[in-house]
Parts: sequence; structure tokens; C-alpha cells
Amino acid sequence: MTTTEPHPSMGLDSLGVSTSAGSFSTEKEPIRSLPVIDFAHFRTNKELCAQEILQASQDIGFFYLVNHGISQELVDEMFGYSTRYYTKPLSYKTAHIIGRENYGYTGLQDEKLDLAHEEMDMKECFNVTKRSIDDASTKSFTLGDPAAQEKVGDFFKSLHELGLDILRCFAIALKIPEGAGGQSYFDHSHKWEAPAFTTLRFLHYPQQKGDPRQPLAGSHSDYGTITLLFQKDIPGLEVQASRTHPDVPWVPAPVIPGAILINIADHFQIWTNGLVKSTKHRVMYNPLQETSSRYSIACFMNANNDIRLEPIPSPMITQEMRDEAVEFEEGRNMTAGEYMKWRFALTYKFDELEKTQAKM
Ligand SMILES: O=C(O)CCC(=O)C(=O)O
Repeated sequence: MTTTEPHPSMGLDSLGVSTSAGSFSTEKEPIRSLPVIDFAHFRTNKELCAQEILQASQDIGFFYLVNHGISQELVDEMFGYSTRYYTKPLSYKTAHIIGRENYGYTGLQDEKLDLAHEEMDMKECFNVTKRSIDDASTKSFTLGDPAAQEKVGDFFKSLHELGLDILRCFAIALKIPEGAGGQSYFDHSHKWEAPAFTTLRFLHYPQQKGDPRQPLAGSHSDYGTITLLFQKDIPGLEVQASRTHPDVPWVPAPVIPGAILINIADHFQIWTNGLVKSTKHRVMYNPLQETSSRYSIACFMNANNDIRLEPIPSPMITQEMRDEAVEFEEGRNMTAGEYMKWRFALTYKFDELEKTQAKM
């Protein structure tokens, strides 16, 4: 991985974020901001870094990572490809529409992340999976530019590497015994070469007139292990602050230039019997969108399809904690791959998408 300049921590308070994960106390006080963790500590003090990451994941399930080693130049290039792709007409984009394998294009109102609501999401997305990096769909995303297609693949792989380092922190903090793999415990279940629904997603919320109370992406938790999110220019993401403080229901997740926003997803909550939180989040309409589009890039890191969603061997995970994990209990007897297919089937109108594909 290439390195970035150290992140200037000045001014973070004004963005509504906190610079210490340790300042949160689980569910005693309402949580009002998201922690920022300096990943430079991963190289100098792994134990501290691991503790900060676990604490944030127990408290709210979200944290910003700075000094993470992903070059800003590369991130900017990715946003450039995304901007270029979304200027193309709908007929170009629907030539590689999403299918059950989860790669390709999804249009406005094709996906509904909040199953409890009528409204479909007002966003369009392009998904790249490990198996689609070199194929015709990703070629269409990069407008046939082979160097750009290769860069998308390199970016995806470097996020996977970073994700593995974050998972090594979890293995340290969760005290996974050496006999079970120690700090490399999650390496086995998240192999780059293994079939998995790990996905790099380029999101676009088009310029539109709207209402600040209107979600453009409905409230949802992510389905896999962890998500790494890059935001650009226009805020809008909100995180469910607390499950027991309804008076402070949503915390803004502002755009912090150079930072990656990390969140825990369902598999991880299930593996830990609810010790770490797969927290709901949503994207709200921002008045800046009257004149500009909003772009973001998410990397959903998921376990190999054959990994079972059962508690991991950590002395910190007790049977009693299962009571808190009821939200995603349906997944308990599934493999990671089965769980992903089940969640996709609920969120996409696959039958209609397949009809569109058949007409192409
Ligand atoms: O666009 C964003 O900022 C967040 C997207 C998101 O939550 C998702 O795709 O799961």
C-alpha cells in the first residue's frame, strides 16, 4: 500500500466527530458523534489501535480511520471514473444491469434498503465483485479504458488488504487464541482468492430537488463483515446513534477529507453474539443536491461464501450476549453466501431487473 501524509486532526470537533474512541460509554450517554481512529498506531502500537477499534465497534459500530495508507490520488481517480460513467445515458448503463451475482448497474428506484418503507432508493450504483473485475461489465464502467479497469482492480485489492489489517486488530482485541489462528484468524475466512460477495460499489445520488427529511438511501444495516466508505463533498449520511436513546436517534457522519468511514456489518454482529454492533444508517437529502450530485464509494468486505455464521472462538463472547443479537438471528444457521443471497433477494426487484436485461 502507498502511504498518505499524516492527517491534520485540527477542526474535527466542528465536523461533529470525536478524536478518541475511548470517550464513548456504551449506552449510558447518548452518542452524539463518531470517533476518529489514527491507523498509524497499527504500525507503532497494535494493541492500542485494536482496543480503540473494538471500543468504537461496541459503542456504535462506526468509526473514521485516518492515516490508513490508501493514497488520496487513487481515491480521487476512482471518483473521477465514477463521475465520468454517470454522465452516460441510461441505455449505456442498463446494458450491464445487476443480477443475482451482485455485479453491474442498478438504477434509480431499483433497490429498497429500508424494507419497512414504501419508497425505493433515489440512487444509482455500479458494483464490481472480485469475479467481475476483468469482465465486460467493469469494462463498461471504465468506458473501455484498460488502464482504468486495472486501477479499479488494484484499488479494490488494496482495500481488501486494509480490511484484513482491520480484521487483525479485531482478532487481537477479541483475544482469539493462537491455536485458532490468533491475529490471523480472519485471514482464512476472508481470502481474496475465495468465492465471496465482497463488492466495490460506486454510488451516485443525482442532482435533484428534494426534502431534507427524505432519505435517498433508506435506513439499513450492511450485510457482510465490515464496510469501508469514501464520501465526497456533500454530506447526508446519518448513523443510528443508540438503540436505547430515542431522543438522539441519528448522528451525522460528515465528510472528513482523507478519512475512510468504517462500519460493522451483520456477519460480524452474529459472529460476536452482538458484542460489536451492525448499526443502521441512511443517506438523507442535502439541499446542496439541488445543484450538485452526491458521490460515494463503498467496499463491502464479506466472508468467503462457505463460512458459517456461528460465534467465533473469543473468550469475550458469551452465550448471554445472544439476547442482544436477535435482529439478525435469522442468519445464524446460514453460511455467509446464503445470508447475502437472502438479503439481496429482499432488497432488489430481481424479477423486474431480469425482464429489463432480457429486453436488451
Ligand atoms: O452513500 C453513502 O454515503 C452510504 C451508502 C450506504 O450506506 C450503502 O450503500 O450501504
